[in-house]
Amino acid sequence: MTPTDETAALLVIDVQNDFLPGGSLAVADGDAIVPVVNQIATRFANVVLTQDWHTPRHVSFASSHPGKRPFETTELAYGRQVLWPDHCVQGTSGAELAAGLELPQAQLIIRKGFHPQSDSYSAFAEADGTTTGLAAYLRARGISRIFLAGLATDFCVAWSALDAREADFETVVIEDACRAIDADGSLARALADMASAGVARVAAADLTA
Ligand code: VGL
Ligand code: ZN
Repeated sequence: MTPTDETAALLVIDVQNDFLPGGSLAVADGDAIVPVVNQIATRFANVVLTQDWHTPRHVSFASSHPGKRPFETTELAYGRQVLWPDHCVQGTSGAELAAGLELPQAQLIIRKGFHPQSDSYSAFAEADGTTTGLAAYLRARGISRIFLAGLATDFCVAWSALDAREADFETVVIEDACRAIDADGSLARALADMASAGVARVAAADLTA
């Protein structure tokens, strides 16, 4: 595979302060991916970023559900929702992209999760099915191959990868450019779901060969 041609895009998912050590929904070792992402991004003609971008009192926050604690679940109109600590609130420092990211060449930042009553782990569609427009954007630009990096492997990376496959993109997760939350077996489930959907896995070093 040659990731560098115009038909490929690197999709960098949610590398934001709240998901880094010290953040409100910190992913263990999340900061370790920053130099890896910076390095692999130099190999790509197309780079797209996402930013989790919630309203205050968003429906995905445990604090919006009296009596619920973070990492418990609730049933919403679109199905089961894991409830999170408040994170990535629009305009806050926690929602900012990690300061160490060096991606001035990025072409698009997709913000997601901005509808107060719907979560959006995926870069492609909200939990209730509403499109973000990303698939149409990529297709319009002649991009057919998506390489994923970012946080977290078992939520936003996995859901984005599954939707990319669903939309018929060739889809590759760059394993060491991701880290997982791994709540309640979520990482093993995500890896199994991605494998059965035909999502490939590579190491960052494989891209530089
Ligand atoms: C994410 C949980 C809640 C993620 C975002 O980026 O994986 N996880 N919001
Ligand atoms: Zn979120």
